[in-house]
Amino acid sequence: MAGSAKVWRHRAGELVLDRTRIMGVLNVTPDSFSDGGLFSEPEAAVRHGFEMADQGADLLDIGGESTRPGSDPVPAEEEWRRVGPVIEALARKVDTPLSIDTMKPEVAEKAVGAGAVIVNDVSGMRDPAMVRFVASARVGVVAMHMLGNPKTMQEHPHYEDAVREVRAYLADRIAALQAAGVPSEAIAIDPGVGFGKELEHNLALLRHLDQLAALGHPVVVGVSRKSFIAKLGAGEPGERLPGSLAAATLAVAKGAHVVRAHDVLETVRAMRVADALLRST
Ligand code: HH2
Repeated sequence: MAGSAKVWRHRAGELVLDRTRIMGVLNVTPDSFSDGGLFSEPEAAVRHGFEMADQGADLLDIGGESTRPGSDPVPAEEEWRRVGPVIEALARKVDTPLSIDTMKPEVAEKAVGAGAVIVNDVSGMRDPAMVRFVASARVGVVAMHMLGNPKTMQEHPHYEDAVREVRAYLADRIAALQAAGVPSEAIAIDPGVGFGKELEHNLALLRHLDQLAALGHPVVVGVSRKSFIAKLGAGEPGERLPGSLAAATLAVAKGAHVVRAHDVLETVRAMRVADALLRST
C-alpha cells in the first residue's frame, strides 16, 4: 500500500505492521456508550483484559473517561482511580502492550509510570503539556481528530470538505509532535469516527482513508459499535458487530493498520481473512 507505514514504535519496542493489528477496548467506566459499567470494577476489567489478550489483541487500550457525545469531563484523580489498578495489574501479568486512552497529561504520565507504552489521545494532543510529556517519555502516540470536545461535538458539526480538513488537522498534529522530538515512527493518526461528525463525514473519511494513510504514519480506526452503524440500520450497540466488521474491513482495504475493537475475537478472525485477501501476493 503506497505511503504506508511499516512499524509503529512505542516505549518498549515496536509493532510490525505486516498484518492488521487489533487494539482491544477496555473501558473502566460506568458510562461508556456500549459497555459502560461492565468493567468498572478493577477485577472485571483485568479479567476482560486477559480475555482480549488471549483472543489475539495486539494492544489493550485502557480508558477511564467516556468520550461519548454529550459526556462531561471526569477529574484526573477520578480517571486515575479507575484505570490505575487495572494498568498496574495488566502490566505485571500480560505481555500485550498497553495504551492509555486519555486527554490528560497527568493521567498519561501515571499510566506510563505504571507500564503503559502508548498514549491514545482523542483530542489529538492539543494540550502542549501532553506533547511535551509524550516526547520525553518516548511512548507511541495516537493523535486523533475530534471537532471541539465530547460535550458539544455532535451539535451540527460542519465541514467544507471533511477529508481535506481532517487530513490537514492530522498533518498539523504530526508536525507539532515531531517538532517536540517525537520520532516519526512513534506517531499514529486516527480520523476519529463519530467525534464531531455526521454520517456523511464518517463515510467520506472511511471511503478516503487512503488520503490519510498517504501521510505515511500508522493509521488507527475506531469503528466498533459506533452510532453511524446504527444510522445504517443496526440498532443497539450489541447489534452492531456485522456493521463494525464491514467498516473495519473497508478501512483496512483503504490503508488502516490498527483496528480498535470491543469484539476482539470476531475482529481478529475477520481481519485475518481481510489480510489474506489484501496483503498476500
Ligand atoms: N473511540 C472511542 C474512544 N477512544 N480512540 C481512538 N484512537 N479512536 C477512536 O475511534 C476512539 C478512541 C469511543 O469508543 P469507546 O471507548 O467504546 O466509548 P466511550 O468513549 O464512551 O468510552
